Amino acid sequence: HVTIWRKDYRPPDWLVPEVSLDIALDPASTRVRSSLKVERNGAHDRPLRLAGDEIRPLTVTVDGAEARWTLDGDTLVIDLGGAEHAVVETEVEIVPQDNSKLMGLYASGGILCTQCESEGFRRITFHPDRPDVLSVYRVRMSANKARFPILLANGNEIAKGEGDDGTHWAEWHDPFPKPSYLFALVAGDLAANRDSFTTMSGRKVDLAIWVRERDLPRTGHAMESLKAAMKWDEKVYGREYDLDLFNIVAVDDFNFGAMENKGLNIFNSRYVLADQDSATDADFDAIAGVVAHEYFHNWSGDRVTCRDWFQLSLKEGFTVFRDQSFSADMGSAAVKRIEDVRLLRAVQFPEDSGPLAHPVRPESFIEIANFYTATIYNKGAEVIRMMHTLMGAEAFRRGTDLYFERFDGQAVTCDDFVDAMEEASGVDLSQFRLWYSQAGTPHVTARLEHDTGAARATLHLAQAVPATPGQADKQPMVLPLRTALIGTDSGRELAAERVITLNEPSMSVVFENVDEAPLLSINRGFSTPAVIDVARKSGELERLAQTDADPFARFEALQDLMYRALLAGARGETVDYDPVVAAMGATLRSNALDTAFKGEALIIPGESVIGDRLPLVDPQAVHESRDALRGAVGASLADDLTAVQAITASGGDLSPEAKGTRRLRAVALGLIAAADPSRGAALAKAQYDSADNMTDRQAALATLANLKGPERAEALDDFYRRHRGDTLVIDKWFSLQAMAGRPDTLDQVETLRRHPDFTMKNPNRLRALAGAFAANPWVFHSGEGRGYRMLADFVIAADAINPQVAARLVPPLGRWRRFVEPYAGRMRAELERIAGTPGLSKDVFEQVSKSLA
Ligand code: HT7
Ligand code: ZN
Repeated sequence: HVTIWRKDYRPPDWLVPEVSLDIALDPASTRVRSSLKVERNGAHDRPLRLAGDEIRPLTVTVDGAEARWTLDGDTLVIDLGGAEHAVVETEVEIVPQDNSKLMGLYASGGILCTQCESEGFRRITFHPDRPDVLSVYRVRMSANKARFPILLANGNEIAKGEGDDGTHWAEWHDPFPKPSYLFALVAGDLAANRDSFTTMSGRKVDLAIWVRERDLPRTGHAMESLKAAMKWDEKVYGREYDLDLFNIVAVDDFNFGAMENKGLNIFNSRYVLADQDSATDADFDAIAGVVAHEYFHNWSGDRVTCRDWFQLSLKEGFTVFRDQSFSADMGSAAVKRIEDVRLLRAVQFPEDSGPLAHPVRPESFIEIANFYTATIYNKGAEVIRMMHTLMGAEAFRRGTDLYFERFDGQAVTCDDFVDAMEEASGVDLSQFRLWYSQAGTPHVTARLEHDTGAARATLHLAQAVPATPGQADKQPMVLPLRTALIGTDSGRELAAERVITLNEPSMSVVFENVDEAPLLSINRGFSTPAVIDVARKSGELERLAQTDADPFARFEALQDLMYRALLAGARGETVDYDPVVAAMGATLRSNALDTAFKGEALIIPGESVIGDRLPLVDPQAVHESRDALRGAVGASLADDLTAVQAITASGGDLSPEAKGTRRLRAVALGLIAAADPSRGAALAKAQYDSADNMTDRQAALATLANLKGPERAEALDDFYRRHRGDTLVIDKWFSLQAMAGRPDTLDQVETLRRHPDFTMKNPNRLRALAGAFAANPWVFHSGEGRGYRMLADFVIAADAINPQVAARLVPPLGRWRRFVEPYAGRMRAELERIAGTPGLSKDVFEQVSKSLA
C-alpha cells in the first residue's frame, strides 16, 4: 500500500474544462460513456493519466479516432502525442447493484445514487479525479421509466424525453465548474416535499427534498432547517445561493452523514427523516446541523474547494464552525457549546493522543477516507473559532468576504484561507499556523497568586504540546484563553473578561486592583481546545460552579467536581461525594439557571472520558467508581430528581426549554435508577408507556435496558413491535441493547448479530450494533477479551463488504496502550489478528498498522 505525501503535490498535467456523460442506467449493467475535453497544463510531454477503480475501458478514442492507451494498474494512460487539446472518449460498464462499498454509483433500496467524495468518481468513469481539476458537467441519463421515474443530477435539467423501450431520459447541466468529487446523480421512484426560498437579491430558488412516498410526512423539519440555513448564511456571511434549484435526496445506505454535491445533496436518511414518534431531540438537532452543514458547503467547499485532500479541513473545519454557529443561533448557544466540547473531548482528544493522531492538515495518508476524522472536522472547527476569537466578529467577516471573493471558482489551500484572514484583519497569524501542522492537544497549567496587600493577582501560565506519531518536538502554540477573575466571597467580577493569548512556553499576567481573594475563570467558552490544569484551593470549584457568569465555565466547574470524585474512586481512594451532591443539588434547584443548561450540566461524565484523565485505565475500576457516584447522587438527591423526572414537555415542542425539560428528565431517571433499580424500573416503565415523543420513550427504554426485571423485556419487545420495518427506529433498538451496562450485553450483541433484521451491508445498522457496543467501555472490555474478539470479527467481516465503514470500527482497539494489563495485551492481539487477515483493504490496513506501530 502506497503512502501519499503532501510535499509531493504537483499541479495537474492536464486540465479538463468540460465533461459530458451519457449514462444508460440499470442496476445490473450501467453503461457510462464519457467525453472529456482535455487541455495540456504547462509545457511537458507527459501522457494523460485517468484514474479508474474496479473499471475497465471498453473503448477509448481521442478526437474520434482509436487511441493508443495502456493500463498502469487501474490508471488509464493515453498517449496524446504533441496535442495541446483533445477530446477523449471512453466507455465502461459498471454494476451498481453489486457495489457494496457504496462509493461511485450504487443501489440503495431501489434507488440508484452516487457518492464521489473523495475518490468515487473513478469508479464510474476514467477521469483525473482530483479536486484541483474543475469542469463544467453535462449529463444525459436514461433509465426504465417505471422503476426510475425521477432522474436528477447537479445543476439544472435542460431537456428530457421518452425512449421507445419503456425508458426515459433527462439531460442536466451544471454551469459552475466543479471537481469530480461533487458530481452526483440519482434515479428512483421518489416523491418530493417542495418549497421555495427567495434570496436576498430577490431570486426564487425551488427547493425539493426527495424521499420514498411513505417518508414524505417526515421531511418537514429538514425543509424548515434548510430555509433557516439559507437565510442565516445570507445574514451572517453574506452568502447567497446561486442555482435556481436545490435538491436533497435521502437514501438508507450511506457511508457517512451526507454529501454536498453541487445543487444535489445526497443524505443518509437518518439526517433527513424525523417526526415526533420516530426521532429524538438529538435527532432533530442533528438533522438541522447536517442540513445546514451541507448547504453551507455550497460556498465553503463547492464554490471555493480544496486543492488536494491534505487541505480537507479547509472546507470541513470551516463548515463545521459555520454549522455550529448556526445551531447556536437557532437554539441555546450555551447548550450547543457544551455539546460540541463534549464531542471534541470524547472523540478528538483521544484521537489526538493516540496512534492515529494527525495534524489538522495531514502530511501523508494511505487511504484518504480514513482522514474524515474528528481532528479534520472538529479540531479544524476549533481552529477557525480561535481565529474568530483572536480577531473579533467584524474582522473575521472581512476575512471570509475576502476569502470567498479572492478564491471563488478555485481549488485552494488552508494557507490561502489563513492569508485572507490575516490580510483582512491585520492580525499576525504566522505562529497561529502551527495549529494546522502540529498534532496533539496542548496542555496548559495555570496558577493564580494573590497579593492581598498590593491588591494584585498574578496568573502564571505554561504550555506543553505532547509528542505524537512522527512529531517528537513541538513548538509553543497560540492559545487564546478567555479569562476573568471573580470575587470568592462576593461573586462579583474583579477583572473583566479578556482574551489572554499564551504563545510562549510560559508567561505571567498581572491583574491590578484585585481587592478580594479571586477565583480564576479561565478558558471560558472553551476558547482554546486544550487540556487546562488549574491549581485550585479547596472550595474554589464549588464557588465557581455557583457564581461563574459564563455558562460554559460554570459547567466546567461542576464537571471538574465530578471528575475529582470519579478519579479518586477509580484510584481506589475514599471518596467524599458531598461536594458533588451539594453542587448538583444547588444546580437542580437554582431559579437562575435555565432548564436546558441544567439538563446538560448534570450529566455525569462517561467511562471513556474518565479513563482519558487517568495515566492508565482499569475499565472495571472506572465503571465501579462511576456507578458509585451515580448511586450516591441518586440517593442523596432522590426528592429533587423525582420532582424533575415528573415534569413533562409536549412532544411537539422543540424549544430549548422543552428539550431541556426532556433532557433533565432523562438524566434524573438514570440517576434514580442507579440508586434504586426497582423504583427506577417502575418510573421508566411509566415514562415509556405515557411518552408522546421518541426522546422520552428512548430515555425510558435506555434506563430499562440497563436493569433486570420483567419491564425490560416487555418494553424492548413492545418497541420492536411498534416500530418494526421502520429502519431508523430499529437502529435505535439495536444500539440501546448494545449500549446497556449489563453483564450479559456481549451475549445480547451476539444474539442480535444473528437477528433477521441485522445486516452488515447497511452502515447505519452495522454502526448501531458494532459501533455501539465498542463505545460501551465496561462491556467492550469485559469477557476476558471477548469484546475485542467480537469487534475484530466485525471488522474482518465488514472489510469484505465495505472497507471504509470497517476501518472506522478499528479505533477503539487502537487505544490499547492506554489500558492496564491484561486488557492492553488482549486488545493488541486482536489488532494483530486483523493485520494477519489475507486480502485486507488499504483502509483497514492503514488503521491497524498505525495502531500497532
Ligand atoms: N463532505 C462529505 C464527506 C463524505 C464522505 C467521505 C468519505 C466517504 C463517504 C462520504 N460521504 C460524504 C460530508 C461532509 O462533510 O459534508
Ligand atoms: Zn462537510
